[in-house]
Amino acid sequence: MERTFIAVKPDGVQRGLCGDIIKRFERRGFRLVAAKLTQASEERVKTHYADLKAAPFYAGLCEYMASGPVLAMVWEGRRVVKLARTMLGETDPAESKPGSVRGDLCVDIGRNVIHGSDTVENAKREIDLWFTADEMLDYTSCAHACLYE
Ligand code: D4T
Repeated sequence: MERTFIAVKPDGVQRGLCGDIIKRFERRGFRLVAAKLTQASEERVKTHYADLKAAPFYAGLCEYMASGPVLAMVWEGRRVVKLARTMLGETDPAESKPGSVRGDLCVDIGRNVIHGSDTVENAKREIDLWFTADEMLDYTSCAHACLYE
């Protein structure tokens, strides 16, 4: 089983999209491991997006991500990192297919409502950055046997 870090960004929280987004992950069959509504420090956000340090939008992105509440979550499932990225759509909503989160719910690349880890390695790094071990719950999903062969 893999885990991935998913965050509803401040625009998604303010627009009341948390329920829609959680519903998509639940219906797909992923298990919720951790969730919290939090306002991140700029320091945390800068670490989160450290690989984009050289990008022209880095400063604005970090300032924005720290400007309001974020719904931080950990979801678990088989190949969840890749499957979640497909559910999110492309970084630019204009390139995102209908049916994806960004293809359905937003229009601007700088307000693209959701973050999802892009690799298993980054998922581990991001989960450690946003959550402590005791904030993550291990329990057996009743649906497990219906979801997996
Ligand atoms: P995140 O990390 O937020 O899930 O987005 P992606 O993984 O899909 O894309 P990314 O890391 O390249 O971009 C991070 C974040 O920066 C914003 N952004 C991106 C922006 O404001 N302007 C831009 O030109 C780009 C490429 C959107 C997502």
